[in-house]
Amino acid sequence: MDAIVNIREEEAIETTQALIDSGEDAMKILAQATRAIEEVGKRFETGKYFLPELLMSGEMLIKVSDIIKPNIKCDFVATKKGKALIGTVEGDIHDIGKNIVSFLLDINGYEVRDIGIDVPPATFVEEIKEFQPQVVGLSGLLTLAYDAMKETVGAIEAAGLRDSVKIMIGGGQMSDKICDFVGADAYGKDAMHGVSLVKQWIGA
Ligand code: B12
Repeated sequence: MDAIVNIREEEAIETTQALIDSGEDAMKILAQATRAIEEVGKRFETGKYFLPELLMSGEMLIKVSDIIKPNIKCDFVATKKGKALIGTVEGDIHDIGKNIVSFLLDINGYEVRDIGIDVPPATFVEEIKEFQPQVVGLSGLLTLAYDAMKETVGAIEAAGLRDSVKIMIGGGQMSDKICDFVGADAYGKDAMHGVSLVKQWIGA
């Protein structure tokens, strides 16, 4: 989506609405918007864009996904199939991807507790004790998040809770290698992959 890459908010919103109205698959539009935001990230990395553009692109993606989300087709289920806890790890405030994962898990029939951004390991532990999820999702986009994720998994282990939960990680800079480093069970390359992992672990 050119409009997102070039930070033209009004046009991005209009184009998204027009695509929805024309019956284009909502998941496809979301994937296109995500690719556009990756391009913004690249431009930031290469010094072509600065923080204001990064900020505006983040806001734009929130607005665009708010238009897209209600149009994602799902089999809504009244009885929840299991519980997943998700949060962005300490030191990291990126949450657009995490919110998409939460949303998709919810509409796929799982009870989701989203504990927000910049979440310290001790808070993950407290929330797991209280909510008792089968799956914990750690999101992070900064390379700084590697250590925070490792510490979070360590804290869960130290609290004696590691065997009661499956842990998945995700977010821009994550990979299978990082998954091994932090001691999680799996890396979800995108939100749908996260949903598949939960289905695999809790059951569909
Ligand atoms: C938008 C954005 C911001 C916004 C965030 C707004 C928000 N509410 O989230 C703002 C402007 C606030 C921001 C701030 C910063 N950012 Co920023 N940001 C981005 C940008 C452009 C897009 C991120 C995004 O939303 N992508 C779209 C979503 C949909 O993708 P996603 O998060 O990867 O999620 C998908 C999957 O990964 C997966 N997923 C995500 N989480 C999880 C979790 C689980 C469990 C699973 C299974 C899957 C999963 O599902 C999603 C959908 O498929 C990226 C560039 C990029 N290419 O990622 C930089 C980027 C992440 N930011 C970067 C930086 C440096 C910063 C700042 C430090 C800048 C600064 N100097 O202040 C601060 C960080 C502050 C902090 N402490 O966190 C760097 C990180 C570099 C690094 N190696 O660490 C990047 C990579 C840009 C770059 N190329 O340099 N940023």
